[in-house]
Amino acid sequence: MRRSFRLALAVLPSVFVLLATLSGCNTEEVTQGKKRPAAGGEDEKPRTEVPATKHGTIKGTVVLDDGFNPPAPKPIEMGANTSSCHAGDPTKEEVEDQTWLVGPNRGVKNVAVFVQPPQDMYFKIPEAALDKAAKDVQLEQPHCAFKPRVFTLFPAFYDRAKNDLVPTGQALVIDRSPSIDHNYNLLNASKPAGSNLAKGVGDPARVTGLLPQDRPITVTCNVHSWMRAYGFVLEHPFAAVTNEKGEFTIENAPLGAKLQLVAWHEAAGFFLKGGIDGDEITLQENQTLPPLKIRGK
Ligand SMILES: [Cu+2]
Repeated sequence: MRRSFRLALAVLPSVFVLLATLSGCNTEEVTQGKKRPAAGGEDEKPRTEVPATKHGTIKGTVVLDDGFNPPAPKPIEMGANTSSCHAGDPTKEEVEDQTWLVGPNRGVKNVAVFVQPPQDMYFKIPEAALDKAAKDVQLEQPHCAFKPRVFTLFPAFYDRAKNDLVPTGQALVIDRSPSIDHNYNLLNASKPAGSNLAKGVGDPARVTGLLPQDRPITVTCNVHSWMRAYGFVLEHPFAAVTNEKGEFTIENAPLGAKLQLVAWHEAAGFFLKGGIDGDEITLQENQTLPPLKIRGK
């Protein structure tokens, strides 16, 4: 029962966001702590800092839930694009369906895991963690798949004195194959700029100004309908994506204060939002979390 309740909690916020979006009644961008304050911040009370005692490394794994066995990856039907997309020695992942990538010990790849502050709170970003934004996030299309499939961005953080988001300068840089035409669209993003553009070789698109939001953006290519990437635009860098063994490491995570741990997978959605045993969790230094169990919807 406890688990079902937690799952319901996990799914509800995204359902509300979806409904609000579909109904067109809410055109404001939704940020993770709260809606973005109006210019000048008059309309919103400043948020409260999450009282982290220090910052440190958290590790964990995401594994298939007992009894859940997703289909194995199948080759993608590429039609007229088969020869161009198979040229140049692509990896298996680039020519097969990547929805469920299961590795040793049932570990699941491409799960986004990150923390979120409780309602009306924010994370103060330590200097060492701000450095993560110094490096842009690269999204490449060497063959006919985006690499990486799942990513996180840290383009802004909350500044309490300004009661507003402040850009970090980090951009999403989208590059393309030297030999295959692609374009890209950023669906569900806070900013349409950069959508549906074909970029020349050696002239990557540099997307800045994306606002933090609760649901992932989806990146698509019109030339190759199967191409997908998913990105979480966060207002902090305390995030990771699982590797081929299902492992993740969150560096400089806020420790010693209640927060939410969130895990998302493209076929499972938000399968964790809270803690392992409740709605919130307090992380400890060098903590290895119990395995996070995942199953399809
Ligand atoms: Cu493409």
